[in-house]
Amino acid sequence: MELNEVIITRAIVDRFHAKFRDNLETDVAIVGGGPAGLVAGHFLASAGKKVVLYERKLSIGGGMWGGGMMFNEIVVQETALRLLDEFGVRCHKYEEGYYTSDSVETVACLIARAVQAGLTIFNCMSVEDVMMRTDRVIGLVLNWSSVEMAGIHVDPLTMRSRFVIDATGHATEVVKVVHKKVPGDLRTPTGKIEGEKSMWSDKAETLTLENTREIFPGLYVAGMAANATFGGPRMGAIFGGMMLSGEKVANDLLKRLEG
Ligand code: 48H
Repeated sequence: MELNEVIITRAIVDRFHAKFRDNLETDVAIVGGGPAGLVAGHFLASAGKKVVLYERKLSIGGGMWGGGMMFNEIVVQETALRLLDEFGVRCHKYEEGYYTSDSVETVACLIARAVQAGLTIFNCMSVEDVMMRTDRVIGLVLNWSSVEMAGIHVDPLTMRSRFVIDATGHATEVVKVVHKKVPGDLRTPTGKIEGEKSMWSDKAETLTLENTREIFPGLYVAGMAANATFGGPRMGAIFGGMMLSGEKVANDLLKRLEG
């Protein structure tokens, strides 16, 4: 059988459109495909929820690929070891309390398990705004990252979700857009974004979990975005807190969705 280029094109266009249309209304929409977003997506999808993740870049995995300063190993503390196990990542004990894993293997396993659990991922898509009703985030405003990069004026499209997770890392992009449009209404001490503080690994890892919560009705923050929003410090290339934060936001949302 001779391969037909038009059928190849039609297959891709048809399948993509079906996938995109099928995800226009979801239980949870996650912005950002770093470790926090992927872990959240995995647990939500495993529980049978309809969950979609949008990632601006071509590759999923956020800041995890590069390990620490491009030494492609990451450190994980004892409390998060069970998550490496859950995702099938091999790890090594470095010394008491400190474990390492290959950063590329870790990202690959997170993506594979999350997608196999039912998470739908759209890469090359940027979230540029939220859909809002009186005092509640109810969805996301999407555009191609290439449109964003080119700086051309192309209007976006919109999807609806019962809850949104900002897992955009240091940038806290979704929280920023909400704060810009509804100034002073965030559930932080000042009502504004408190801003990320300098390195303090131990404190940061604890605070990441505490800061993983609803920041505005319908909008949760997870991972590095949680610390940046609530004024927690950074932690460097230790990733237990990011994964635990993804698990926490998933568990909190499962209670909300089922409550
Ligand atoms: C679509 C977007 C948008 C947008 C951003 O940075 P990440 O890996 O985030 P986390 O929180 O899962 O993990 C943080 C970790 O990687 C890290 O940076 C650590 C531990 N730093 C410590 C330190 O001291 O520096 O992933 C966020 C993802 C990225 O892939 C972005 O491209 C994506 O979100 N993203 N996607 N629409 N508007 N904004």
